Amino acid sequence: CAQISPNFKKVSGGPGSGKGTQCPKIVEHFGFTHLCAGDLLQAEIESESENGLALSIFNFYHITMIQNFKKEGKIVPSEITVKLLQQAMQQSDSKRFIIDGFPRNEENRAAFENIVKIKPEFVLFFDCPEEELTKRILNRNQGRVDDNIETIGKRLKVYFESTLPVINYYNSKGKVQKIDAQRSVDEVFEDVKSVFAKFKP
Ligand code: UP5
Repeated sequence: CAQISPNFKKVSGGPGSGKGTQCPKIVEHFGFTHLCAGDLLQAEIESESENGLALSIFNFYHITMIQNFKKEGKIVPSEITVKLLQQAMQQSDSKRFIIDGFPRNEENRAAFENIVKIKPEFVLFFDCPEEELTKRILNRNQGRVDDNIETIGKRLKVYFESTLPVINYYNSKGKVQKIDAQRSVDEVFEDVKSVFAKFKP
């Protein structure tokens, strides 16, 4: 596996909590490389789809499965997501990563730690009430297959049942930096900056 410095953080929070909004700001201010598990999965769908008719049955099955998991708000199996994250790290010149939206469940966490063998320095947790998450996702209006009221309900259920326990696990290890995400983007980012300042080497 790639030589990866321990300078590695995770960003977690419910769907719509602002992970994808805050991460580019973190990149801009602190120079981390942003790896969003959801974007890597989407890129996998798009790159394999580009092969068009040349798609093998295996690849067809692979992308259809990822698409269906996303549409249903379910968590894609760890072997796929961990492989994509690991590849992205190995192909990057950077040694400072911010991993966004992963791990989503205990199996993801264990698989990543077993395979990549690194642990986050801290986990930024964007805490936001369910009603606000729903409102933000419904207002996003960017044509995502999972941004509809039915799938949002499923994504929230998965978040509360599977992702929150992982955040609680990290909290029990003293790694969670909780941020009130129900404020303006700039206010949230002020808190993000304070967290990074605390952990400055
Ligand atoms: N917004 C942001 N911040 C705001 C603020 N402070 N005040 C007001 N509005 C704010 O923001 C969402 C919307 O809210 C935007 O319109 C934004 O302008 C506004 P965003 O920053 O996009 O929030 P984010 O938390 O990134 O929401 P997203 O919906 O992207 O999170 P998800 O975690 O659900 O999405 P992701 O792409 O990571 O995953 C999608 C699916 O992929 C999952 O459901 C799952 O099926 C699959 N997946 C896996 O299986 N495994 C993985 O490891 C990752 C994904």
